[in-house]
This record gives sequence, structure tokens and C-alpha cells, in this order.
Amino acid sequence: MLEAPNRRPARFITFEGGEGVGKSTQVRRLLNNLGDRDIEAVRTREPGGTPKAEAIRSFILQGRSEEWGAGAEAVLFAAARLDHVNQLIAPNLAKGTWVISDRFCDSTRAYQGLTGGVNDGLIDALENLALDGHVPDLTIVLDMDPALAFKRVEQRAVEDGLQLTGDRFEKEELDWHQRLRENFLDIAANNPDRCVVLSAEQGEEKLEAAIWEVVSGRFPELQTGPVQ
Ligand code: Z5A
Repeated sequence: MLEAPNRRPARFITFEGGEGVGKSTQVRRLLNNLGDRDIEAVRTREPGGTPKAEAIRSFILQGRSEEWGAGAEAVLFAAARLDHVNQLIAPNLAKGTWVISDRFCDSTRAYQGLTGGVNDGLIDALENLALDGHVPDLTIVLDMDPALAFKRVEQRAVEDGLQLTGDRFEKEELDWHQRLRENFLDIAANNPDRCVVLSAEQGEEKLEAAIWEVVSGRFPELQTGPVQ
């Protein structure tokens, strides 16, 4: 009988939460921590991650699908996700490379479903179709007061020398973002085995350490020190 190759399982980790909570920052930091342990990992994002999905991203974030309504937008996000899963996520996991994604399916449920009013039946069907079984092994939900997160986004714009015009979703009102925050917390409460909520109001290093504690506690293959 052929022996299965002695390969460590690849893990699929997603980061979720509102705008400006520090997802991209922590995805980068987690990639570095995995690299220090000799774990091969790719960083990706949604919407996006593949050329076709990035094309859908620009279309949506420029506001070109807004008049179609939240249902059609949920379908567009799912179309982007289908390509992302087929072309990037599944092949990497199959060859043993970890995948770390800045947003994934919980964003559709939180934005288009719970906040945008798209019914659960459509959200569930799109999720089944696009994921094809590729449910994340772990989802880190970064949670903070949206008013504080806005301040960070403003500060980032100042540092980058950009005027803060806001994309499709950044233009929404504060109480909309407050509802969004609650929706992510509800999703986490409904998926306690997969989701861990961490306060994003702590500094970058402290949050990085808290994330590492969760990730290394979850996956036993990480419970050795960094490769020297
Ligand atoms: N969307 C949807 O509706 N449905 C879907 O299915 C999907 C997405 C997948 C994508 O936006 C939009 O698409 C999104 C939801 C919608 N809505 N919006 N807007 P995006 O990818 O362009 O933006 P985002 O996901 O909201 O990310 P962001 O604004 O770039 O924020 P972030 O990645 O969470 O934060 P960051 O860039 O890491 O940090 C923001 C700033 O804060 C930056 O200057 C950092 O240096 C600073 N920072 C980070 N961490 C800290 C800490 N801990 N302390 C202090 N300062 C910090």
C-alpha cells in the first residue's frame, strides 16, 4: 500500500470585522509569524485574490453595482469568491500551503445579509456554491468601536497624503457601522467552534500576540519555537 506523504495539514484562516479595525495589518503580521516557523503561507483578500475576482472588486467598490441592490451584489461577491476558491484557495491548501484571507464569506453575511437585508436562503445557497466545502479552519473577528476605527482610517489617509473620499461602504453612517459590528459578533456567536473575537482596540503588538496565542493554541503543529 502506498504511504500518504508525511505532510502537515494546511490551514485556512480568515480575518473579519468592520473597516479600519486592523485586519490587513494583522494578516501581514501573522504571515511573518508563520514564516518564522517555516510555515509556507499565502496572503489574500476578498473581494479579490485572483485577476477575475479583482475585476469584480473594482466594479463593486467604485459603486457601479450599487443601484442593482444588495441581492445582486451578494451574487457578485459570491462569483468573485467562487473564482478565488477554485483558483487560489483550494490549490494552495491542496499542496500544503496555508491561506490567510483578509475577509471571506462572513463579510457577505454581515454586509449584504444582516445589514443589507438579503435573505438567509440566498446567502446560504451562495455560500454553499462558492465555498464548495472550503470552510475556514479559524476566523478571527476583530472587534472595535466603529468611531475609533474611523479615526484610524482618517489618520491613514493623512499619512498616505490622500483625501478621504471613501468607497461604497465607507460612506455609510455610523449607526450602520454599529449594526455591522453587532452582526459580526452574532456570526461569531453562532459559529463558536470556528470564530474567535478579539478586541482590536489594543495596540498592534499586543493584538498580534493575542492572535498568535489563538492560532498557535488551535494548531498543534505551531507549538514549537521560531526556526533559528
Ligand atoms: N465587502 C462586502 O460588502 N461583502 C463581501 O462579501 C466582502 C466585502 C468580501 C472591502 O473593503 C469592502 O467590501 C468592505 C466590505 C465589502 N467595506 N469597506 N469599506 P476593503 O478591503 O478596501 O477595506 P476593509 O476590508 O474594510 O479594510 P481597511 O479599511 O483597509 O481596514 P483594515 O484592513 O481592517 O485595517 P488596516 O488597514 O490594517 O488598518 C487601518 C489603519 O489603522 C492603518 O493606518 C493602520 O496602520 C492602523 N492600525 C492598524 N492596527 C492598529 C492598532 N492595533 N492600533 C492602532 N492603529 C492601528
